[in-house]
Amino acid sequence: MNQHVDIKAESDVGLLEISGGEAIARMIQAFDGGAMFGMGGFQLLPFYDAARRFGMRHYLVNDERTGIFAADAYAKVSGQVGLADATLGPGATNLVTGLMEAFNSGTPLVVLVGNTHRDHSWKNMTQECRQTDVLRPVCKDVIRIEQVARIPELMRRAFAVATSGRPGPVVVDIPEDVSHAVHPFNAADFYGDAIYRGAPALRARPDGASVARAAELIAAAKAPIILAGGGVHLSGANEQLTEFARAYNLPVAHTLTGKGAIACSDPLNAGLFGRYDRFANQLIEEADLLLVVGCKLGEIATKRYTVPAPGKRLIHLDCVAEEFDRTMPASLRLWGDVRLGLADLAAALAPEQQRLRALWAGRPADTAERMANWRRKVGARLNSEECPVDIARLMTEINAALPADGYLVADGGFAAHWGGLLLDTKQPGRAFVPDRGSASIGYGLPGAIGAALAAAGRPVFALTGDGGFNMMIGELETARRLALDFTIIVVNNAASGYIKALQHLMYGAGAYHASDLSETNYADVATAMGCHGIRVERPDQLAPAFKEALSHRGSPTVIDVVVTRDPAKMLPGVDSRTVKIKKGDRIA
Ligand SMILES: Cc1ncc(C[n+]2csc(CCOP(=O)(O)OP(=O)(O)O)c2C)c(N)n1
Ligand SMILES: [Mg+2]
Repeated sequence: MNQHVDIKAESDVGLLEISGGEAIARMIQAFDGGAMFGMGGFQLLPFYDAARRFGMRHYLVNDERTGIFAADAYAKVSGQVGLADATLGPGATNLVTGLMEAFNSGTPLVVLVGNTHRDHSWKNMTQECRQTDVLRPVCKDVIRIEQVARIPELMRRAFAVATSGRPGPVVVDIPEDVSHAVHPFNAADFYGDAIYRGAPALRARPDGASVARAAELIAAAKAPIILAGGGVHLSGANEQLTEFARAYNLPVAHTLTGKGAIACSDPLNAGLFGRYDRFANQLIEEADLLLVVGCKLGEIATKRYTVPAPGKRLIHLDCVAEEFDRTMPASLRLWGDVRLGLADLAAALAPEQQRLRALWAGRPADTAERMANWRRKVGARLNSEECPVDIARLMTEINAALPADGYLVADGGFAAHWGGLLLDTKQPGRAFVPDRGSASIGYGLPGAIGAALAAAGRPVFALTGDGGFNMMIGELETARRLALDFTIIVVNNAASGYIKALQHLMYGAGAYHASDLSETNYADVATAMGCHGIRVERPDQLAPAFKEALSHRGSPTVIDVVVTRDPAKMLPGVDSRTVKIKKGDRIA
């Protein structure tokens, strides 16, 4: 029977003679740590034993990269610190891709990594490598624990660094002898400040003069629009942003990660902008002022730095000063937390609110009309009866089936772009969980594991390519073991589809190389692994499949959707099918 230890009750009893590993477990408990994902080795066994005795939500995964992806999604959905662990050497190096995702997307993680016994380091110890050097560039900090007595202090440091400033992953490197040593700790030292349990731990306001100037620029503009990025979610500012947009009748376009900054169902939502858009790029072109909020203006968001066109007036609100002027020059920089920055901007604009609201009174209807026109224009694809299934139709059925409080995790292939373009969220918030920090394929299944554990009872769908699913298929075992009942939708095109579609555009029909996958029935694979499998070959089978999946309990459902094998039809340019490219151009 697992035994929960009440840290507070024990904190008065004086000395605790415990292992370093147990001290680490106690510190994670002091920060109210949630689900944790890892794969053990000898070095961290004292931690594993404490996790068992304390009844921690600590789960074995089949690949350390999966563990980090799951922790990343857990943190994105819960707002809490994500937790993972790995053994030394290959365990540590398997973390790199996941850490890159968390680092680039500002996800707070604390990640334990075992290391060699220091009596023998650099004597060809098994699995030894310069792991801290390998991990350093993909995390906010590597904290190496050299003294067992310093575990409480350095674990506090790890949580504080992960959650403050720009959030990110922190690796705690723990030598075997530190983990296994028994030390007389002072029980009172096992505490953690609650502000560091999630991000942002601390918030700073942009300076008042810049806010006042921003208010002047907005008040003088003719057609401003808001461009929202994932920073809106990191700041927990979707309600603030929605309120602000509604108060001034300002349309909001968003990045892949920024989806849900305002609900897609809101008349002011202009959809995705950048590489793929509905009509937002046109709206940006027509705008005379852009309020860029929590957005790095990277390659995809800016259609390789062509949207917005040069010379557009831009106010940039972000908590990371280094992102200002990196890809596009800003006219004004608001350095601070998105939620507080928007609140201050609203306060500064308040005297003008009546006038501006009236001035832009037609904009919600205008934006909604553009949306309706777009839907009409692409209606044939959105409602396509084609076999194999058109991915646009698949997205229509996902929109119909996924409840308002549900999540869609997206893998790095087409799934992210189709999902980002066509998912319609029904309420503000981070309902769409792609891995845009790395755009790595393989995120879908582990991301669903993390999201399902964080979302407690809310429905989780994940959309993945067959290639990304192949990478991670072993984690179906994890999901089944944890009795998670999310739904994973495999976009089965028997191809590394994005690559094949690009080869088609670049080199012509038939000129494909190393981009085909075998025909596979992933519903059968799921069934063989003890999960629930449904194969879908016709569009009319989608709605019943989702219904069945949503009522299935106790194990994940894999819906294997056979989609087009024609590379000319794979790109999600729903409303720009006649795109012409010159050799060397990257259009998608
Ligand atoms: C780890 C990793 N390797 C390679 C890529 C490059 N890549 C982008 S999309 C894609 C195709 C993935 O195939 P699949 O998962 O089946 O998705 P599809 O595009 O076919 O929907 C690849 C290989 C990547 N994003 N991540
Ligand atoms: Mg594929």
